[in-house]
Amino acid sequence: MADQLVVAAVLVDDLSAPTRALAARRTRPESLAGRWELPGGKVEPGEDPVAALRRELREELEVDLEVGAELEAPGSLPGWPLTAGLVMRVWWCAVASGEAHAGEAHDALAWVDAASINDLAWLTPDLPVVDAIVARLAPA
Ligand code: 9L3
Ligand code: MG
Repeated sequence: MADQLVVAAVLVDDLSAPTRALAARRTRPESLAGRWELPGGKVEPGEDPVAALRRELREELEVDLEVGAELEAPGSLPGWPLTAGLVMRVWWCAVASGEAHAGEAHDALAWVDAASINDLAWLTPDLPVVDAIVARLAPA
């Protein structure tokens, strides 16, 4: 069976010169609760991945997105591997309208810069993505 696609946003303060990115602390499932992630979720059958990204961020954080470039996975991978059977694609994004609020999926949000992003307990599969983000954030 094909991998289930998950989409996530690197929500930044400024798409052309990002200094801070938004991290969100999960509330569920219990095994992932308390760990930080890039917000997002599963693409539904037949759904366009970027449309899914917009839907997920509206549902989870009540924001409308400006979607920028994809944060490409290394090598020829189709995305960032999560656990078996799940692969994640990630886009640089900015808030087009609204203000990010934690809903049911998260209990804390944090805008983190390159100096503080690694202080958070990230989900393990998000760590390589965080490394790629740090390499592209300008000093705050
Ligand atoms: N996941 C990992 N890192 C992320 C996201 C958004 C999701 N940045 C994993 C956690 C779940 C699965 O993908 O196992 C589906 O995510 P969700 O729909 O529960 O948010
Ligand atoms: Mg989610």
